Amino acid sequence: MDVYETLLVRELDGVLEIRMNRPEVLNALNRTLKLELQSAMKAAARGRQVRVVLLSAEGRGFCAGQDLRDEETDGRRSIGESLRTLYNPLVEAMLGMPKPIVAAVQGVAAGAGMSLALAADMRLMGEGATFVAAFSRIGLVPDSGLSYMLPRLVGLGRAMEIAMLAQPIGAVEAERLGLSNHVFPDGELHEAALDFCRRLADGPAQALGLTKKALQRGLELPLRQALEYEAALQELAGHAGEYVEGVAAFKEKRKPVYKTGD
Ligand code: LHQ
Repeated sequence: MDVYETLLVRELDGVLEIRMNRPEVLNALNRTLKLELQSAMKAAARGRQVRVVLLSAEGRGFCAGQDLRDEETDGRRSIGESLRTLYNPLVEAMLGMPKPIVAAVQGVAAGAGMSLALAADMRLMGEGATFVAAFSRIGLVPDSGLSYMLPRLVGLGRAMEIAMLAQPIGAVEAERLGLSNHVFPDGELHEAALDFCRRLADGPAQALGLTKKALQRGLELPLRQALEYEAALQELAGHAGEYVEGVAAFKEKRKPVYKTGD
């Protein structure tokens, strides 16, 4: 297992937990944390034993966005360059990873911290958690994929309000808007997130990876091409051991057992 300065990473039963670990600044994203998140996500994509990724955070906040005390924000550096080299590859690694990524959000997820949570495939929140699209508060525009993910999740009109007014959105409201899949009592969030991930890890890993691609592409493609894309992915899935096992389990009236490499 790689050793990181700003992350705690552990793998158990196919679930790789990537835990941001700068609690004293609510996991604000300095250069090291961004680079380490990039490499941890890339390692997760490669790792044959990794079936699901859990993105979590140490301390009372999920992530306060860009570290505003880091040298990148001293006004002399190009923000565009910082996004291109440090944030965008991370967002692409997450959206492109053929494995489910679940974010467990406790406390505040602000600015690029909110973007990171939205780049996960599913979000679970603690009751006291909030999203704040903090960009407009400091005179910036949404970045790190927020302008891409937010309207897809909540629709254009709501996305405009969330991005422009930057009001905190509590967990219950986030669930209502479709920003959160489920809300748990704060003290139970981590265990509930691990349970949720274990359920995904018990599933057919290849089929779930293809499902992620199908749903992402389904938002982009015209109907004819979306149907064709589904058919091509189903052809792939239908030639894999997971399908054989799934059908065998159905006939034998038992739970299917999917293993890495099926
Ligand atoms: C922080 C931060 C932080 C450093 C709390 N940095 N220390 C991309 C590319 C390049 C440039 C710019 O931006 C971007 C994208 C973005 O992410 S823009 C958005 C950047 N983030 C923000 O504007 C959020 C700033 N933080 C806050 O508004 C508050 O801290 C929130 C609402 C997140 C939490 O408030 P509280 O719960 O009251 O906590 P706090 O403010 O007391 O923070 C606790 C500590 O964490 C504190 O340190 P201290 O030494 O005073 O105890 C803060 O200074 C530190 N911290 N956010 N982004």
